[in-house]
Amino acid sequence: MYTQALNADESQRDQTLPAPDAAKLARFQAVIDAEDKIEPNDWMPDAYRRTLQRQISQHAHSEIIGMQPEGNWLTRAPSLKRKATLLAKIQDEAGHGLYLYSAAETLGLSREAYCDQLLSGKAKYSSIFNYPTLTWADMGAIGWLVDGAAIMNQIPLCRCSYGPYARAMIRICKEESFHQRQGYEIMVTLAHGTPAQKAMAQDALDRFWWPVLMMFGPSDKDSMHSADSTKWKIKRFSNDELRQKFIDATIPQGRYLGLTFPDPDLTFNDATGHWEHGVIDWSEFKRVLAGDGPCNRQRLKARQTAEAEGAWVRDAARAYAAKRSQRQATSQVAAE
Ligand code: FAQ
Repeated sequence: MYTQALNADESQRDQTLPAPDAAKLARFQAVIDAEDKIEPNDWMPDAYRRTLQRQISQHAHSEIIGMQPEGNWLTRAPSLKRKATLLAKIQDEAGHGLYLYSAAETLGLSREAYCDQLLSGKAKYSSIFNYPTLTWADMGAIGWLVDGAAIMNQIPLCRCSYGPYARAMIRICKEESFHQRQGYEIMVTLAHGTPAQKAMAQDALDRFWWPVLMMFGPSDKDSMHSADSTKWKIKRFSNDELRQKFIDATIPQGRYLGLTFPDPDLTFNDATGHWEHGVIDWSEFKRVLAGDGPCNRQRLKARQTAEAEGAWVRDAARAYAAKRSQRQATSQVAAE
């Protein structure tokens, strides 16, 4: 394993150091090319560190903000079983956020620092969570489509070059697979239910389809981070490649449900074996990223309120920890 001592304090300072020399860079790239992992104490270029800090923290924020759209239906789930399942899924998302903040912390910034970036509105999180959940069918659509898209994007991240991120993704992907199945099962139930239930499932698909395709990020020609992330084996497939894989996997699932996709240009190309889709409205994507999606303000406000209302718990925990260590120190002195 490639290691070059670099403690956490140094990693903070590393961002202001001059560019690495060619030998270090060559060794770093050789580790990546050999499919070995870069670990927190290994030397890494500033740009690699910054890319991972950005991507992993955005991913963590997405998991945390992503609890809100589903949380909206917890008290209105149609049965106790559905409620228990949804609750477990939402708790899983919280757990994913925590693994990911831990992985991001290994890059030399604290969880508090990342969370401050989110709370101040500076950090991004996935565009998809800025859309409302209007009916129970949206719980099916989120599991089927949003978790389905998340898995397509995240399975390759299990082989990402940065060890802590890759290892976190293995566990997260296992849980996301269950999430996808529970969502699809809701869609199967609704699509084979009464005409009103089927209409509700169709409406959810109509509203979520295009925003889900946008989850994969801008088209390859506009993806500014892809070249570096591919060279560093953070990304194994481009945004458009993953979007295409997702479309190819999802269309047969939708057809099995007897639902239609809200894209009149969707056609199967026999020669390529791929589904071709219509034009994505990238102006909508840009609007949502700029903070002007249907729920951006509501999502951020809910997070800020939760942070403020939880402050006393954190204060109490800190005061308790301080008292405990003081008591331990006093009893140690007395024993000596
Ligand atoms: N939303 O150059 P690229 C989930 C930004 S987890 C918002 O292509 P990159 C689980 C991008 O950050 C879902 N912003 O960037 C769940 C960059 O801006 P920046 C989250 C987006 O990083 C399910 C700019 O556009 N998953 O769903 C989006 O190479 C159900 C240029 O883009 C992850 O985070 C977007 N959709 O590729 C939870 C996976 N797309 O930072 C609850 C890890 C792009 O320069 C319920 N992330 N941007 O200001 C990734 O794989 C990558 O970061 C991409 C973007 C593929 C998302």
